[in-house]
This record gives sequence, C-alpha cells and structure tokens, in this order.
Amino acid sequence: MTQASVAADSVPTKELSSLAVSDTSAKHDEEDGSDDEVEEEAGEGEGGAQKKKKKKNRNKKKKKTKKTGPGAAGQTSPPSIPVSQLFPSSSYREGQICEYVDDNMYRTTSEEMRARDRANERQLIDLRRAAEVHREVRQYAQSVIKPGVDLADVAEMIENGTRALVEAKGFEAGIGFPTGLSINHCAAHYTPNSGDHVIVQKDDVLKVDFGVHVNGNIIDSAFTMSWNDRYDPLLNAVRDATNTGIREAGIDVRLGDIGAAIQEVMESYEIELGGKTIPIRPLRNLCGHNIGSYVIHGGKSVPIVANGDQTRMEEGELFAIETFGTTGKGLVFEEGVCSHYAKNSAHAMPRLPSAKKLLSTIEKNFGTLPFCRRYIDRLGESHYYLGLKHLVDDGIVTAYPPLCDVQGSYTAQFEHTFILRPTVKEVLSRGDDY
Ligand code: HZT
Ligand code: MN
Ligand code: MN
Repeated sequence: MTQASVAADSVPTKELSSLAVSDTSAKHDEEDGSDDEVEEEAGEGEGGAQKKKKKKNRNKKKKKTKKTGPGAAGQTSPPSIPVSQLFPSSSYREGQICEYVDDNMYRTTSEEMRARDRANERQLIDLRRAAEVHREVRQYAQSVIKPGVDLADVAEMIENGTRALVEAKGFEAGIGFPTGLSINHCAAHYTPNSGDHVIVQKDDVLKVDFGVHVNGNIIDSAFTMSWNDRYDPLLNAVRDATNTGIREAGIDVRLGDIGAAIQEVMESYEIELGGKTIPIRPLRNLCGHNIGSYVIHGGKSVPIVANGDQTRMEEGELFAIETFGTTGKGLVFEEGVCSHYAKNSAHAMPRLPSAKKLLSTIEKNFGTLPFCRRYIDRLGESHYYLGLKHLVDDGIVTAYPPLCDVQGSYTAQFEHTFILRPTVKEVLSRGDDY
C-alpha cells in the first residue's frame, strides 16, 4: 500500500455533504438530486423566493417519476434513505438494455423468450434494487474520496451507506463482499483490517470495488479514481476494455473470445510516465466471473486475455466483467496481510474449539458470502485469529490475500454486473459515471 500513517481525522461530514453531486444513472437523464433540493422538500411551508424554487423542482420531479421513478433525487448526503422508499412498488430503474445480435436477434421479440423473462421477474427486481444502492453509494463515495482521506473511513462510509440503503437484514439484504480499496500496484482484495490507517495520496491510483446483495442476488461493480491526469490513459484503457467485454458478451459467446476482444482494446493504449512510454497490459491472471445465489464466483471465469477458453455464456447467467490494466508486468501475486475470506460451500467440521466457535459465527452471519476481519470485529469477537487460521488451513475457509503487480507499477480496474435475460442483456450496475 502507499503509506501506512497515523489515523487522520475523519473528513468532516459538513464538508463531505457539500461535495455530493448529481444523479447517477446514465440513460435516465433526470435532474440533479442536490442537497438543496432535499432541504427544500423538508422546508415546506416556508414562504418567499425559496418556495417558488421548491415548487418548480417538485413539479419537475413528479413529472420524471412517471417515467423512471423518483431516482436518487431524494437521496441524502451522506446516503441514508432506503432505495425502497425512493422507488415505491418495486419500480426500480432498469440497467442498460442491450439487444442481442446475430443468431440471437430473434430473442428480443420472441413471445417464448418474453415468457421466460417474466418467470425471473423477482430476481430482476432484487438485482435492480441492489444496483440502485450501488449507484447511490458510489456517487457519494466519488465525492468524498480524495487525497487525505483514510481508507478505513472510506470503507466504513461505503459499508454503512450500503447497509442503510439496502435495509440490511440477516441474509435478506446486505453487503455482498468486503469493500476493496486497493492502491497503485495492488489490483484487488485489499481492505483495511482494524487499526490499519492508509491515507490516500494525490498521485495514487485507487480501485473501489464493493458489492450489494438482495436475497443473495449480488451486484459486483468497481471503478478507479486518480487525482493526477497523467494516469488518464490507464483509466481510459481499462474503462474501454471493460465496456468492450460487456459489448462482446451474450448467450452462446465463448469466454475466450471475450478475453481476446478485451486484450486487443487494452493493448491499444500506452501511457507516458517519468518520460518513458509504457504499454498498458492486462493483468492476465485476473478475470471476471459468473455469480451464483450467495456465491460471488459461480465457477465460470471471464479471461481478460485470449486464452482459448471454449466455454460459452448461457441464458439466465449473471456475470461480473472486470478488467485490469497495468503499467507493470501484467501478472499479480499475493502480497501482504490478508483481509478477505469466504467459507466454502462443502466443508468438514473442525475439532479445535476456537475454530468451531468462529465457524458458527461465520455461518450465522455470512454464510458463503465473502467477509473481512473488520466484519468479525464488529460482531464483538476477539482473539479469533488462530481459529481463522485453522479454518483456512483445513480448507473450510478460503483466504483471498491482496493481489498485486510489481512495486512501482500502477493498476486500474472497471467492473460491471450484467444478466443474460432471455430477451435482452441488461447491464444492471451501469450508471452515468461509468
Ligand atoms: C473473491 C473474494 C471476495 C471473487 C473477483 C472479485 C472483487 O478474483 C473467479 C474469478 C470478493 C470477490 C471475489 F471477497 N474475485 N470481484 N470483485 N473480487 S476473484 C475471482 O477471487 S474467482 C475471479
Ligand atoms: Mn468486484
Ligand atoms: Mn468481481
């Protein structure tokens, strides 16, 4: 990581609030959901010029409601209002709709496919609700994350925002997996453990990767932030590569062909750093994946290089396409202290009492969803590390350590979750930001 420094004071809420910006969703061009507007709503009954503006805004909002729902317009800063209150009667916004092409063109209008589509309506509503939470939480995150913030505070903000907006409750809704906050040469799976305080620096490249689930339907989406425009070619390469992968994806498409398309686009970029021109490479041992019910990786991997994989995508599958670009070697290895873990679905029973107790805590609180050490700490558990190590050594729990390229390199990531509906491909996590 960049720099482990003493705890910075958390950024004052007042300052953060003033930075919150407009609505999120790309294709749903609504008005800004600014703080002013929220306050205006609350200030009903007051007179004067204020009132005039309020009335105008309210009418505008109402009008939009018909088409796409009230949207994030009524959200507070920091986010606190459940999206179920902003979108009554499960009227959540659709993601980006992509019609199938070539041999699958017929699907969009096929009556048979429409019937199959309707059979999965409940899942789609849950996924759209989770995606709305993701967009609203990340919009706030993008406004507060900047040089000087402590990653521990960022993680807490994203996770508390997610819990509030999704109305976290047992296994019905909550955090999908730990908030990844990986910096520079680290590409994935870093989140602060308790007591870790890493301050974001102005020349850092930060990946923000977080998940939201409703009834086990997980939205997995990530973006990269930087505050020095010298990294723009890196971020542009990876955003372009991810969108290429999403565009290429479809029912019956070979995973290896998606990897080839991603690689070609990624490698068409280069970046100048320290007076040297450096090729941008995909991190070839990282990949996207399908997502199962309460299972973040469902067994299929979406490569980000041409690896010849002939496995095909299938109707109904949910996928996270994530691509990573680097100025380094193009390979990640495990580095540093582990924070991320997940219980395996089939496993033995430990005999060591400390491992047994921890396993029961994991089963009760996370099931097969990934968790991090901070999530165990907040349950009031302590002195659990030996038990955790035992579970990992026994193959009951998998450890996911930080994944990093060589020191001094910079890595970027963009990720979206989409579903291959019988009729159309829906990019659930698409927003107006990425
Ligand atoms: C593992 C542990 C987590 C899945 C991808 C990923 C973040 O690299 C097959 C393909 C959260 C997620 C995961 F806590 N991983 N997406 N977002 N990380 S993965 C993987 O382990 S397994 C990719
Ligand atoms: Mn992710
Ligand atoms: Mn993923």
